[in-house]
Amino acid sequence: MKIQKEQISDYNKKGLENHNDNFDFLSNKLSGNGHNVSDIVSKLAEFQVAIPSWALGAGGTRFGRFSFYGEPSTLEQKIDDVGILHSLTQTAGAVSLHIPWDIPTDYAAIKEQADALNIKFDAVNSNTFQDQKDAAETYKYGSLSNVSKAVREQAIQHNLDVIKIGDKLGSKALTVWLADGSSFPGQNNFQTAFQNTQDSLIDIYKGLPDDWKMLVEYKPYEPNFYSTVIQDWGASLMLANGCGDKAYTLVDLGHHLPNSNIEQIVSILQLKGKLGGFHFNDSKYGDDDLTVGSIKPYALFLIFNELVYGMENNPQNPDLAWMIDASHNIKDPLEDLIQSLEAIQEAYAKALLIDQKALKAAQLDNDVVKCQEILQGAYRTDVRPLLEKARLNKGGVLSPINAYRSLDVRASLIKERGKNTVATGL
Ligand code: AOS
Ligand code: ZN
Ligand code: ZN
Ligand code: ZN
Repeated sequence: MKIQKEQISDYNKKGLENHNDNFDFLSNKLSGNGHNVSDIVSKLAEFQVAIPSWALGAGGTRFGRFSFYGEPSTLEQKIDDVGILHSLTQTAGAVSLHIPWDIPTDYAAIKEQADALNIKFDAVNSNTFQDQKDAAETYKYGSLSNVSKAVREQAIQHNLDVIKIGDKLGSKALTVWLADGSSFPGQNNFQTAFQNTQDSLIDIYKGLPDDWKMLVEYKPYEPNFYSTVIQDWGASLMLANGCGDKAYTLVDLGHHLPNSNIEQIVSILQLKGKLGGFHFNDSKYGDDDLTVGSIKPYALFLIFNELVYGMENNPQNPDLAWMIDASHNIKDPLEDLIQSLEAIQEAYAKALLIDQKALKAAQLDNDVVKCQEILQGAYRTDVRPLLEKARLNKGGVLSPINAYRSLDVRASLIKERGKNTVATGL
């Protein structure tokens, strides 16, 4: 199913007057305070976040999986779903594939389909956390860090294959997330595991095309519960530095121990020019992968404050690969993603409202109260009319969730694909 331009303009007609009133009101207020509103709106319109192919089906837990029906079961259908998200929100102009779940059969056709929907292929993800059918070696005790050379070689080769697949689609980055680690003290020699991982990553790095990046994701626990080989940003940064200039750290919001100051991590990595990728989600306890902004929207805003600062002040840091890494099994996956996209845009818009000059001045005066007032003044602004404007300007809808529901998208997908759909993935 595809959403037609006329459906979008028909839908927007109903809310247009209301939007114009709200936008004019906010825009006057912000301009009066010295903000360049059209600049903010165009920054919002430019900001694109990749949708991971595996979030399009309802997620499961180890206790079960509940379908939402009409889920995509082929790569073509997954791209179609991203197309739906993008035509409504105009923010989801990229997809992040997972190999081997998403190996294209016809590359030209997939590229053509994505092109027509204005969707780019962002970072490709390798998978050495599951055993593949007919594979000679098992990843039960690790992949790139394994004590067995044969296992490491299989995992290295898989990553090289993923690069080749991504290259044919126009991807420019490989994301490596490892489940490697240990579940019991004494199981692993930390130094051997780390060194093996470094050596394996260097072998993969050698196969990276010149204009590619390698993104090294860290995570403190799960599925291993005593240690992970790449447990934090420090380990990731060491490994990236050990590989070279094209290797970077990837921050996933859910991959921190409770109360970690993620905004500070993000900030320092940008200073060092080493923040390459970002996975958005939210959590209460661990790697909960809940909808972005559903639990700690203020923390998300503070992170965006640092990201905006970095984008404006750290030319040494490259453009980031943004991706949503969230899914849950009690929401329609597309509605979940729409909510996440909205939360990301909202946090970004609020961060763009922070008066950086005034903040710097207050910091130099050690005016702690003023600093907080500046941040919270931006945070308390209802920026939704700016998001609406950015979407409208690009041909999207005023309210993506409402439009998704009033256009009966899920019902059409079920009609098209049936009820017994099983999405590949986690
Ligand atoms: C795992 O916890 C990580 O967040 C990964 O980024 C990702 O979710 C996994 O690679 C699934 O493909
Ligand atoms: Zn992730
Ligand atoms: Zn995760
Ligand atoms: Zn997560």
